[in-house]
Amino acid sequence: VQSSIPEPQREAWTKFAPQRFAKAEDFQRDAVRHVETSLARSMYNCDEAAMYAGTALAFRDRLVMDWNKTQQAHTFADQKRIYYLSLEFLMGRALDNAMLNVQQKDVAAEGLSGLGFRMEDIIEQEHDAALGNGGLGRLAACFLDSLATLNYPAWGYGLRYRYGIFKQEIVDGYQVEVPDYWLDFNPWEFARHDVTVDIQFYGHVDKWQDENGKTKCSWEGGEIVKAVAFDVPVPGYGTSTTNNLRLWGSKAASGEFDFQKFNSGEYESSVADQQRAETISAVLYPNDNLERGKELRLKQQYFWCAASLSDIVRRFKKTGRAWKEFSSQTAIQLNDTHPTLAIPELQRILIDIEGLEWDEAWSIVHQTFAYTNHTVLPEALEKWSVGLMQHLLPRHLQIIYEINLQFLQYVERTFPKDRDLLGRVSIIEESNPKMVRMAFLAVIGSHKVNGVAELHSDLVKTTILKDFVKVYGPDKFTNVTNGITPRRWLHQANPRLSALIASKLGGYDFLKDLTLLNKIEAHVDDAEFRKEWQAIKLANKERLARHVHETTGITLNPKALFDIQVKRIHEYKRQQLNIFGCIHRYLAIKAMSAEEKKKVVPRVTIFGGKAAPGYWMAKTVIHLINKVGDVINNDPEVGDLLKVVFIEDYNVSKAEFLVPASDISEHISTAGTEASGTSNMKFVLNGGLIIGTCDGANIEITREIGENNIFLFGNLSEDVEELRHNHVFGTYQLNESLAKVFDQIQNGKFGDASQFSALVNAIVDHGDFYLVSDDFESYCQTQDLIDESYKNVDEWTTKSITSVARMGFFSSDRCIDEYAEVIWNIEPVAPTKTDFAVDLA
Ligand code: 9GP
Repeated sequence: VQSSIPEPQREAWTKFAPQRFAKAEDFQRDAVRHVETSLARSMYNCDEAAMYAGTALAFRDRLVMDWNKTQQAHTFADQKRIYYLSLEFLMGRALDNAMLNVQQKDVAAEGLSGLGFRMEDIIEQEHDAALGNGGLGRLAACFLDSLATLNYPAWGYGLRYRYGIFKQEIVDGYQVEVPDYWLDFNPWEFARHDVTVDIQFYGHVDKWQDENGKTKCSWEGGEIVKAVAFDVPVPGYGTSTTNNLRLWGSKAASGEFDFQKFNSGEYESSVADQQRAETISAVLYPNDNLERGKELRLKQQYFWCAASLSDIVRRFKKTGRAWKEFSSQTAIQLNDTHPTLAIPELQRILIDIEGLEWDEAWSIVHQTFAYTNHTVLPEALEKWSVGLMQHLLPRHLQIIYEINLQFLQYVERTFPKDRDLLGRVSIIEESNPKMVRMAFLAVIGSHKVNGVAELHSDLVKTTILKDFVKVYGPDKFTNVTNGITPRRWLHQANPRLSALIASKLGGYDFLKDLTLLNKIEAHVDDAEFRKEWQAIKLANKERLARHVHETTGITLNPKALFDIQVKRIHEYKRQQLNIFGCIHRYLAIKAMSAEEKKKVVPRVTIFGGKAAPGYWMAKTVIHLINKVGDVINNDPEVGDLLKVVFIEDYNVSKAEFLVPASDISEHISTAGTEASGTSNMKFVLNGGLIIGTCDGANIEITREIGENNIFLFGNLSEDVEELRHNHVFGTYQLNESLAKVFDQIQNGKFGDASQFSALVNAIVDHGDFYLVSDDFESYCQTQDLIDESYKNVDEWTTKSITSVARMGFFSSDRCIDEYAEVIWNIEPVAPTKTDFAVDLA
C-alpha cells in the first residue's frame, strides 16, 4: 500500500503531518490554534479549562500520528497479538502521562508559562477516566502502559461507561454518592461510528439437519443492540508504539428514535428503545470484590465480549489464514471471570457461523484463552442462575452444557472411583436455583490460569480450584505477581524523586528497566543524596497538608509521621482495625502526663476510599472514621500529637499526590484475603515504609527489600481457619485494649453509639470473621515500634532508600514480559521511526 502512493503526494503528506514540538513556540502555536478554532474561544475568554483543552488537543494530534503508524506496522508485521479483555480500566488522567511518555512535558510547561498558565493548574482540569473500582482496574491500566512501552502488539477491550465510578462526597461523616459526568469533555477518545457490531439478546435456538444429516443450531429472534467502538490511544514511554484501547458504547440498533411514534405524538416512547439500549453501557457496577447476579451486569458482559470477539475474528479473517492458525495469531487474556462468556461465544462463532466441527473449534478456543484469577473471596466469585442465562443467552447456555458434559465425561473416565468429584467440578452448581460457575468455565476453557501473587496462586491451587489441579495436573496453573508502571507511579507522581534517582544513575533508563534502581543502594551513605531524599519527602507531605487544609480546614504538621491507608473500604482490608488503633492511641495520649507527651511521635493518620453504595458495614466504617476524626482533631489535649483525616473521593489522581507523601502506609488485610494489593508497591517505590500482614504481595515485597525494612504483624494465613473455628466453638476472649476502645464507642464518645453497633457486634458477637481482635495486640505493638524507628531519622532514611533500591521486581514491565513468555507466546514488534516519539530502545 505504501509504495503505491506517488512521490509528490507522499512528500506533501510528510511535510504537513504534525511534527514533534522542537521548541515551546511550536507547542504554543498548536495550543492557541485549538483554543481558537476547535473551541471557538479567544485570548479574552481562555480560562484554565480551555487551555487544558488546547493543550490536550495539541498533544493528541501528535499521539494520533504514532498511533496510526503503530497500527499499520502491527498489521504489516502480521504477528500474534494479545487482546486484554477487562471490564475495568482505571486510567486516571491522560494528559500528564501523554506529555511524559513522549518526553515533551518541559516544552509544554515552558509554552504554557509563556501563555500565562501554570502546568499544575492545567493538569488539574482533567477529569479522571475512572472506569474501574480499584486494584483490578488499575492493574489493567498499568498493563496497557507496559504493553505499549515494551512494543507488544496489544489491544485492550472494555466498556465505555457513560458514568464511571461515582464521586464520593462526605456529608456529616456519611458517604454520599454523586454521578461522575466524566464524558462532558473527553479529547482522548475517537468515536468510530463506522465500527459497529450488532449484538443479540434473548430469542430462541433453532435446530435442523443440514444436507449431510448433520445437526445444526442457530440463534434466532430476540433483540438487537448496536455496539459502537470508541478508541483511546495508549502511548508507550520512550517509544513510538501507541496501542489501542477499544471501548464499546451501546446504541439502539434501529437508529435514533421511532419516527412513526414521534409523528403520532408519542414523544416519550419514541426514544424509549434508544434509552433502553444505552443503559447497557451507562454505568460501571461500583462493587469491588463483590458480585451480585444482576441481569444488566450479565448483559454488559455479553455485549462487550460479543463485540470484542466479533472485532477480533474480523481482523483475523482479513489475513486470509486458516482457522487452525487462529490461536497462533491470537491470545486473549480474561481479566477475572467477567469476560468468561467470550469462551462460549467464540465456540458459537466457530461452530454455528463458521461451520467448524465441535472438537476443532474447542481446541482453538482452549488454546486462545487464558484466565487471571484475582480473588479467593467466595462473595466475589461470579455465578449466574441457569434461568437467567437461558432467558438472555439461550444458545450460550446450550454450549456451556455441552462443554460441561464433555468435561465431566473426561473426569469420569480419568477418575472412575471418585463420584463426588463430578459434582465438585461441574460448571453447573446443583443448587436451587441452579447456577453457572463462571470461574470453572474460565478454567476449563483456558490453557493457563494464573494468580496474582505467590501466596494467592498457592491458595487458588489449594482451595477454590483444588479439584482442577487434580484433574489437569499442576502445570496449567501458574503465578504472575502483579506490578505497577514506574512511569505513572514514580516519574509522574514524584518527579523530584525520579530526577534525584536519575542524577545518580546517569539518566532515566531505570524507567524502562526498574531493576537498575538497585544501583542507588551504593549512594545510601551519600550525605547530600540523603538530604535531598528527606527534603523531597517533606515537600510531598507539605503539598498533601496544603490539600487537606484547603479541603477540610484541618491543619497538619508536615513533620509528623504520615500514616496512610487508601484503598476500597472493605471488611477484609480492615480499615476498622486502623481506626480502632487510632482510638487506642488517642486514649493512651489522654492518659499521659505532660512529660510523657513530649516523647510522643506526632502522627497523622489518613484514610481514603469508596464503599460500594449497598455495602452497609463499609459505610459504617467511613462514618466512624469521620466521627473519630471530629473528636480527636478538636481535642486541645491532643493537639498535633494525633490527627485523623478522611480524604474525600479517593481516585487515581488523588493517589498520585497521596502515595509520595507517606512515611508509613497500611496493608493490613486478614492473612489470605488480599490476592496481591498493588498500592503497597506504589508506596514503597516512593520511599514510604509499610505496616502489613503476611498477605498478598506483602510477602514478596518483604523478600525483595528485606525483613528489616518492613513492619509485619498478625496471624498467618495457615492459622486463620483454626482461629475462626475457635471463635465460634471455643472460648473467645476479646482483646483487652480493644474492649476499652469499644467501651468508648458504646459510651457515645464518637456520637450515637447505635450507629456503630453492627461494626462492634461483628467482632464481639458474630465470630470476628476478619480476626480484628486476634491481631489487635500485635498491630498496636508494631505501631509503637514504628514510632521508635521513626525517631531515628538516619535509620529511617536508610530503610527508605534501601527499599526503593530493591523494588525493581515490581514493575508491570516484568509482569508483561512474564505473561508474554509463559502464557501468550508473543513477541514485540519493532517500533516505527516517527518524527514525534523519541525512541530510547
Ligand atoms: O483484591 C484483588 C487485589 O488484591 C489485587 O491486587 C487486584 C489486582 O490483581 O485484584 C483485586 N481483585 C478484585 O478486584 C476482584 O477479583
